[in-house]
Amino acid sequence: MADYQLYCFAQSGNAYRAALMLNLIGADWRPVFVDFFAGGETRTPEYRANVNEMGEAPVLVHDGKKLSQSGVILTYLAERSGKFVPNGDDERLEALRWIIFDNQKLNGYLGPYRFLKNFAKPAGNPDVMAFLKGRIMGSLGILDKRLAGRAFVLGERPTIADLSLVAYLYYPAEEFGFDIAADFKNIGAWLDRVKALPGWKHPYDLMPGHPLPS
Ligand SMILES: N[C@@H](CCC(=O)N[C@@H](CS)C(=O)NCC(=O)O)C(=O)O
Repeated sequence: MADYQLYCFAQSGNAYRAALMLNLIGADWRPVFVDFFAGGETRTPEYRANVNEMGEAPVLVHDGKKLSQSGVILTYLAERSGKFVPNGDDERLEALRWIIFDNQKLNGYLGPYRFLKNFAKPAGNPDVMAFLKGRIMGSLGILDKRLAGRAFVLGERPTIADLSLVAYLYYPAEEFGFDIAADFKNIGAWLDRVKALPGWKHPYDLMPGHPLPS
């Protein structure tokens, strides 16, 4: 049995953060497929009782522990592996600041936007989509500015802040209806740098469930 199990599915950028970290640190891990789309698995009483009371993926199982919230999982894996760890107290807080911003305002809006545009039937209400898109563009602008003159979010070294912020950003532009890497040049260059890390894989190649059955 693998050291780590990760409840995840290919379309989940939230889960991708954890799957990517596991791969980049060379962990012995295996995915546990969550049937989010066809089975509505995260909403079942069984999932909430046995896997995650919050009804979410990802969930990391390790050493008798079950951890959810990708920011917690990234922190746990960084502390155990000594990799992608922020350097000292100031960087630790700075990483947490970007992870919270990401969860709330960047990928926290981008994930639902992509879901409503691409997977939901019927697709999202146009007013809701316009609201979300405005928030997303604002947050992408903030990240793009942050990355001007920096290789990674905290400086010259990649940390868990980067692995959180890339969550949905490698999915195909057609799934959003706009091309983030092309429209935000600093983000595009940073995505290439993260992609060059040994062990990087695209979310659709790293987690099970792609493509969705038609
Ligand atoms: N902040 C959470 C977000 C997790 C999340 O929303 N996951 C989605 C899948 S991409 C989910 O399970 N949603 C189920 C629901 O909200 O009902 C994290 O970073 O882990």
